[in-house]
Amino acid sequence: MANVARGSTLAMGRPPLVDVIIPALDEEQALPLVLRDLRAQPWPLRHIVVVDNGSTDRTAEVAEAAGAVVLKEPQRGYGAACLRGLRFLSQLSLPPDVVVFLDGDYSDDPAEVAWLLDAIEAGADLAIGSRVLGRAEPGSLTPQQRIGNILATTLIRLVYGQRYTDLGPMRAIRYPALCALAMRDTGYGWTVEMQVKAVRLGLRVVEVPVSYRRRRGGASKVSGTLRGTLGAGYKILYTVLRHATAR
Ligand SMILES: Nc1nc2c(ncn2[C@@H]2O[C@H](COP(=O)(O)OP(=O)(O)OP(=O)(O)O)[C@@H](O)[C@H]2O)c(=O)[nH]1
Ligand SMILES: [Mg+2]
Repeated sequence: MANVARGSTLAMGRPPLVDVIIPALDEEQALPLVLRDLRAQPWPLRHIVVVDNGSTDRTAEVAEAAGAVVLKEPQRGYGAACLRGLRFLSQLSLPPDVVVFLDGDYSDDPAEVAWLLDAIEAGADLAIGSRVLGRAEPGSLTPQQRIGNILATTLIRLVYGQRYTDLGPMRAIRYPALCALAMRDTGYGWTVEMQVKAVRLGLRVVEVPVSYRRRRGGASKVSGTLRGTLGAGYKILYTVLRHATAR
C-alpha cells in the first residue's frame, strides 16, 4: 500500500515534506505510543507538532522527549490547537506539501497514515480516514458518535450532495488546499468545517478505511462525556448549516 514509502514525489520531483499536527490535552500516557509509531513509519516525516492546551500532566514533557515540536495554545479547544499548529507551519521557510492530523490518544493507528498519503499521491487533495468504512474496535466508537456521524453525514449529503461516512480525526491534506480552506473553527467543529469547505471549494476528497481503537489511558474529553458529546454534536450540526447558508 505505502507508495509514499517507496519513493513518492507527489509529482514534485522530490520527496514530499510531510508535517503532522496532534492536538493533545492531558495525553501523557498515550502520546509516547503515537510518537513512537509515527517515528517508525517509512514515509518521509519532517515535523511532528504537538499542540498542548494547558495540560496538567506531563504531555509537553513526553512530547519533547520524543523529539516533537511542542507548542502551547492558551485558548482551549480542538480547533484552536490545530490552528496554532498551522500558524507554526506557515512561519517555516519551507512550507509543507502535506499536513496530517491525528489524535494524541492512540485511537488512530499511525501506521495507516501511509494509506492516506497513498491517496494524496494518487491525486486526492484531502484524504479522510473513515472509521466507519474501516474496523473500529468494539467500544471505540460510542453509540452517540455513530448516531452523530450518521446525522452529520446525512445532512452534508442533503445540503452539499457529498457522501461522507465519518468525521474522523485522522486525515491528510495538501497544504495549498488547506490554506485555501481558511479554517476558523476553534472547537470540535474543526473536522466537519474542513469537510464541508472542501466540498464547497471542489477539492478532490476521498475516504480511506482506517481502524480505530479505544483510547490508551487518560480521560475522554469529547465522546466519553455528556458535556463533550452534546457540545460537539451541537457544534457539528451548527457548522454544517452555517456554511450551507453562506453559499
Ligand atoms: N489541544 C487540545 N486537544 C484536545 C482538546 N480536547 C481534546 N483534545 C485532544 O483531541 C483528541 C480527541 O479528544 P478525545 O478526548 O480523544 O475525544 P474522543 O476521541 O471523542 O473521546 P475518546 O473516545 O475518549 O477517545 C485527543 O488527542 C485529545 O487530547 C482541547 O481542548 N485542546
Ligand atoms: Mg479519542
